[in-house]
Amino acid sequence: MKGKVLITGITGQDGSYLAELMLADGYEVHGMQRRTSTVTTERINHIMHNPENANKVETHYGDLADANSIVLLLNKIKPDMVINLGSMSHVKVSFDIPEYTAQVTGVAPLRILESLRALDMLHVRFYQASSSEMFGISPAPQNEETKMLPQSPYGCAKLYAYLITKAYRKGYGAWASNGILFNHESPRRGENFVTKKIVRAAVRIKMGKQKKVVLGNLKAMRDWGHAKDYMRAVKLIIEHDKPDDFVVASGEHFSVEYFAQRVFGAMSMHFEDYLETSADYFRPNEVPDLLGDSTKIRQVLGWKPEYTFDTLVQEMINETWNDEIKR
Ligand code: NAP
Ligand code: F7E
Repeated sequence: MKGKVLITGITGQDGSYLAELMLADGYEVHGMQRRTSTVTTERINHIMHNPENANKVETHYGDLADANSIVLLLNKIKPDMVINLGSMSHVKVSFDIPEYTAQVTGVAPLRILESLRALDMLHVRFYQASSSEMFGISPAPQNEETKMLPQSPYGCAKLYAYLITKAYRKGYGAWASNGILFNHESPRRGENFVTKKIVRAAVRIKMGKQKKVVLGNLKAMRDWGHAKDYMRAVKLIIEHDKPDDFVVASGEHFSVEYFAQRVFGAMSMHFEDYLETSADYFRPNEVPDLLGDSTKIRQVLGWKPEYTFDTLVQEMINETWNDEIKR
């Protein structure tokens, strides 16, 4: 066994890919799972039920809003690494539940770091899932030196989490790193993020199950990569010989409109024929243009993405198509 890793947010898009990567490399994986009234383990069932992973992976009930559950888990598992991916991760929803977002997305990393300090475990490696949303309206391209001007309650919460992670590194000598990840997608992406929403709609329209797609701001530019590539970057950051902060991005940006044209075009349809816009999907404040400069992680850790924009789009279409056939 290479070491024990505790992943918060293991049931999410990123948590599921990261658990696969860590298990494949010989780690024992523990995941924090919150109690929900419906089953949320769809993305990790194949991992949990694989006989090859017997005794190598386990989930535990806990909640990032509950400091006691964090202390108890750290004390019980005694991990070598804690990777904090858990969060209220939807930017638009954060305008509806800003205080909850601050608690779970912003203050939770402090709860983890403070628990590690109380347990005399600050040597345990800590990774914080920071976000390009922290750059807000800073002009593109953005890198580790770019001014952070977040525009949403989510971005503000992530900025607090990013800064407290740095403060524990400097102030208490914690082994604490930030990955500042730009948008990353996959077939496992949550259904209410724009890429998955567009792909699902296009597939269903092609199959005759749906008539139109209702969207918000089509002009926003995003730097989209594949979650699998970005979780390889997270692994490199937590295995690095020292704690540090790294931007992870593809270095290309496209508009939401272009993404939709590309998806519908791949299925021989014109996006504009099926589009409706609604004020419901516009945000009170928008982040207009995210484009990452990931020179540092490419030079220091040798990371580079394997997926291109086109292979990401094609994989999302193929897997969503197969999924719709089964429904
Ligand atoms: P995601 O699919 O929304 O997953 C979020 C995870 O957090 C889920 O496992 C969720 O559990 C868990 N969670 C939510 N509230 C919790 C709570 N109170 N206690 C414990 N767990 C809780 O997000 P993702 O796309 O994998 O992103 C992973 C992390 O990276 C997040 O911190 C996100 O903010 C950040 N990030 C994402 C991107 C991106 O483009 N994907 C970019 C930059 C940063 P349930 O399954 O029960 O909901
Ligand atoms: O929106 C526009 C919307 O919700 C992308 C999270 O993973 O990445 C993600 O946040 C763009 C925005 O992602 C719809 O206004 C138009 O400009 O897919 P999204 P996001 O807000 O960029 C960052 C880096 C994170 O850290 C977050 O956790 O698309 N847009 N129409 C729409 N967006 C949505 N969701 N739905 C629409 O109908």
